[in-house]
Amino acid sequence: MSRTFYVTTPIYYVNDVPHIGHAYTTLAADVLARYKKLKGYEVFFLTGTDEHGQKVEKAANTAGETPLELADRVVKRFQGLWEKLDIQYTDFIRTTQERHKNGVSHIFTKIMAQGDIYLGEYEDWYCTPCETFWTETQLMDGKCPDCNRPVDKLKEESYFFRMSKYQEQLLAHIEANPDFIQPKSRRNEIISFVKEGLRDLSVSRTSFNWGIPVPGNERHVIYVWFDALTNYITALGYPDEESAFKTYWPVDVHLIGKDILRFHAVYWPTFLMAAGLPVPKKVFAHGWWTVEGQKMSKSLQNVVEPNMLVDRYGIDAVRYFLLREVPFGLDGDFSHAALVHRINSDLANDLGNLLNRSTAMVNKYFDGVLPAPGPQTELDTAFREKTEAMVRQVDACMDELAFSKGLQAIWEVISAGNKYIDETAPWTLAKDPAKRDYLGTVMYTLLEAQRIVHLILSAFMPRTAAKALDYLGWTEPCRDEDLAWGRLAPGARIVKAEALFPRIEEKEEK
Ligand code: ME8
Repeated sequence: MSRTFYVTTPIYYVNDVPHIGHAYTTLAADVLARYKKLKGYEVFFLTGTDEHGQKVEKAANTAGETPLELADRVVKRFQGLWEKLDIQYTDFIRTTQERHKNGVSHIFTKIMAQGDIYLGEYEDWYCTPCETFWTETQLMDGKCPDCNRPVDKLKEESYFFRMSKYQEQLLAHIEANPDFIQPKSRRNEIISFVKEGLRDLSVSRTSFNWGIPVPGNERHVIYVWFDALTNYITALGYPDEESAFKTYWPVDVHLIGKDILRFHAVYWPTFLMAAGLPVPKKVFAHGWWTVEGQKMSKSLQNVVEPNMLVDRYGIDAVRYFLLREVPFGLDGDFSHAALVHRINSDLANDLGNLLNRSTAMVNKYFDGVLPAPGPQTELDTAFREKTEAMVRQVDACMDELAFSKGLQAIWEVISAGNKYIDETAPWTLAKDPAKRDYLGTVMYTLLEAQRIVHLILSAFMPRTAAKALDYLGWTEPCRDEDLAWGRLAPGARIVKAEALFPRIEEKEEK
């Protein structure tokens, strides 16, 4: 039976245009999906857009459009950006699609029929930008504790989800599954939150109507988070349980930002428990990007537009930078200077230079034909073993979603490769005909190590890796078994590489 892997991003609100924060989560999901494909998994990678709710309705009013017109326009911005960033998703869900609306109505009806959704009355403080209700005690100085904006007192008839009933079951699940919520610090926050007590949750609104109607009571629309979270199963075909839902649910990992962890680690699993469905295997909340030390915001006009970054620095440089610069799970700061520094040092100097030097030498000493490896010295064996160990290290890192650590392990091999050239001094070996076999070993070892490096890097930097593999005479598709040492066939034609990443003048960048 083939192994499957299901990864999701949040579905993004269409009242905002995409910025590097959105690109970050989607990129991480893409890298993970590509890596798992390389490892032989059947992968389902889902992204999409969250198109209902008061926030979208208000933005549409301001723009003089209907909410659907707004959504149709902004969804293209997201899809266009994903294409530009080489994001290979399996499916893109929009919450205004029929397949989604049907699934949401179905699960809502199911939970209501068993008595876990009931009609009551709501009175509380509501933060419209966050689409969240707060109790009096949760407010900070009378304002929303998440965004510090003013809140409104709302009293309305509302359907409630009996979340309180699932408190103990959720807690037991979190405690029995240490990997369920990651990173660990965030898991502890959720445990304390749940222990403080779960209240029943208002899951319908009557104050606006841009949403999915409550089945049987059309005065109410379903709460936007109930609607949105359900995308993760409606995209698979739920309520048809014989669809992709059967193959891929429960999800292997929901990748999200730390801002929406509570929705994913508390609300969503309790909805699923009530519906009698398995809960996600893992929810990973990554950190927050600021820009040149400041929070990204429209009013500060410092929103970093990924399109602009790609035009200026290239897709793969952006893909590499975002995942390398900051450990996934921690907050990070974006700056042009840091990006340029990474391009020059890691990509141009280390990665590009190693490929240039080694392919040039095979051309100089062996007319561009890869020699068979001869006898090995300790230096050769050590470099080979380091490369083999890296493959295992990266695999462990990917399981922990430690992208940056995985890239570091790859770069240790690249640096070791550059050092290996200096230590074996092929130019000296080349002068002595008796050392020809050793020279062959050095060339083979260098190129084979880079073939493995670039196979793994194809998950992170698909274009660069494809180019490099071409220079290295590797024309096969990337498969897991090809990560083993010795697959590059002697006799392969090696092309002298052009610079993979031209250096950028650092002082130009402000
Ligand atoms: O919350 N740093 O949508 P959203 C890092 N529709 N990541 C960031 C970021 C930043 N500065 N800004 C945004 C919603 N993100 C809901 C989700 S899911 C069922 C519904 C990323 O458009 C991060 O992944 O506000 C965050 O969780 C997400 O964008 C929020 O996107």
